[in-house]
Formats: sequence, structure tokens, C-alpha cells
Amino acid sequence: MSNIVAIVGRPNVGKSTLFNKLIGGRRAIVKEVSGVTRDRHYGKSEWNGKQFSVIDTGGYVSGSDDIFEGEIRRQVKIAIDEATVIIFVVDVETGSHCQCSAHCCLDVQALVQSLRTRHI
Ligand SMILES: Nc1nc2c(ncn2[C@@H]2O[C@H](COP(=O)(O)OP(=O)(O)OP(=O)(O)O)[C@@H](O)[C@H]2O)c(=O)[nH]1
Ligand SMILES: [Mg+2]
Repeated sequence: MSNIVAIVGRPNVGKSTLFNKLIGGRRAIVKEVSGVTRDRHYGKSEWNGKQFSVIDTGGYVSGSDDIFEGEIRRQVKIAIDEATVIIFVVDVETGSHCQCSAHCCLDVQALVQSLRTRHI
């Protein structure tokens, strides 16, 4: 099985920035607003002599009816299923739980549950 690293996390936490750093380019769009990445992006990287594929995903938002956010959730789950390693990116100031009141924040439990079902 090939080495695949999936980068997941809430919107706007720096996933695409990390992806670009790992692949050594600027393939993924980085912006200061949320919801920029909507599908999965694949790239190749090498770290300490090991080659691997890396997947950038859209920001995971749980429980919303928004059609785009629903599709992003689907894409994130596909990436998690494909991955051998998952990097869960958080904003150092916000931590794993968003402070906003609406459902626009990540339900960490839902994502962690996805990871647990993969015995990660
Ligand atoms: N201060 C700081 N800002 C960062 C860091 N990494 C990324 N950013 C900024 O955070 C913003 C969002 O970065 P992205 O890489 O687009 O975030 P993302 O998680 O891919 O966002 P979505 O695709 O919308 O979910 C951009 O303005 C980046 O320049 C970091 O380590 N520190
Ligand atoms: Mg992004």
C-alpha cells in the first residue's frame, strides 16, 4: 500500500498552507476566508527520504444543511478512508473547538469517530 497523508481540520486553519509546504509549490489556493478548498487535492512529497502522497481537503463543518459543506464532508471522509496517516490541523488560538455559536464549527467528535472506526 502506498503512503498517503490526509490533511484535515476545520475551515481556515492552514490546511492548504501546509499542503503547499509539503509539496513544495503553490498548487492549493490559500486565502484568509473560510471555505476556499472544496474538493480533494493530491500532491507528492518527500520527507526524511520517504516519499508519500498528500491530500488537501476542505474545512470540515458538521451538521449543516449547506450543500457545499455536505459535499466537503463527503470528500473529507473519502480522504480519511484513503489515508495511511491523518494530520489533524487546528488553529493554535481556537484549539479543537470553535467558539462560534452556530453549527458552522467542526464537531470534533464526529471526525474523531471517523478516525476511530479506522482504528487510528
Ligand atoms: N498566523 C498564521 N496564519 C496562517 C498559518 N497557516 C495559514 N495561515 C493563514 O490562514 C489563512 C487560511 O489558510 P489556508 O491554508 O487557506 O487554510 P485552509 O484550512 O486550507 O482553509 P479552507 O480551505 O478554507 O478550509 C490564510 O490567510 C493563511 O495565510 C500559520 O501557521 N499562522
Ligand atoms: Mg484550503
